Amino acid sequence: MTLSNEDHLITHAGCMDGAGCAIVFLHFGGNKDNIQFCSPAHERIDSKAIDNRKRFAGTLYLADISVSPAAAEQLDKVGSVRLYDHHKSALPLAKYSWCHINEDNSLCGSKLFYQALNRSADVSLVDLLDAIDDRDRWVNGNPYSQSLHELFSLIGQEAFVERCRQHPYPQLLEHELYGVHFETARKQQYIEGLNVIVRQFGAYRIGFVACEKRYTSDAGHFICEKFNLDYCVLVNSDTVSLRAGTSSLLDMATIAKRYGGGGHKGAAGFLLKHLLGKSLVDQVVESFQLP
Ligand SMILES: [Mn+2]
Repeated sequence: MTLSNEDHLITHAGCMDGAGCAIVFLHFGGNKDNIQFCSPAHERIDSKAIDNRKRFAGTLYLADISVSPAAAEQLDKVGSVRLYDHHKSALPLAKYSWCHINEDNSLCGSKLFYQALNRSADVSLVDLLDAIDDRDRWVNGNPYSQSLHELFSLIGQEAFVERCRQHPYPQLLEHELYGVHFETARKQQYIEGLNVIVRQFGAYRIGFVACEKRYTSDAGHFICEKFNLDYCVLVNSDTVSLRAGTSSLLDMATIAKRYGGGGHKGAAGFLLKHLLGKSLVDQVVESFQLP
């Protein structure tokens, strides 16, 4: 299948699976200028998607990300939208024929999107997407997924997309391995130095920590193990991420939904302003006093 110059993609910002969706879009002829990376918060995606339908004639693809049920209702009337997601919080959208929700979370967003666009048994992205899928769904059985993710956090989403357009393989090149070696060491040092506050809430042991966004998943996993937590709450300047401990029975997506967010059972998030009632900067401005 070949995409048209009028087609657009909105996908998950700051996530290797979102980068995978952009790689798939470009692979099938999509225009680089028509890609938007967006935080997975409904209020941000909804306005981008509705605005896109007012301005452009082609098809709008939403991948590894979802709109709210209210926005889906609106988009359903407008048409020319295709949505591919595997987040638990997207399940209410499964009733629409244009929404393809992988209900059992057996495929990441970029694999779903690849399968949907691939009409000619193309296999050129299979190895790359396998590694992305392995990391995104926290399977951790692929030999390249961890180092590929280290490269992603080192160079950032847009450079990662460019790199995979040039070299669509999960194996790192020699110069990449060199950079990743230092990134891995820096990340580990950062994670081990984090100041974790552990609190008991009823039957649950919960950790709280301020953490750089790009280290959220690795830090969450490390902290849950180290402090034997049910889950960990990781805060950065505008979002709150939740990561469940390996043996936790709690559902992070349900907790995130209370604050207007969403995600998976083991990993979810929401905007910090929904917890504070205002943005972090507004909170600081209000509390600030001259010494
Ligand atoms: Mn994903």
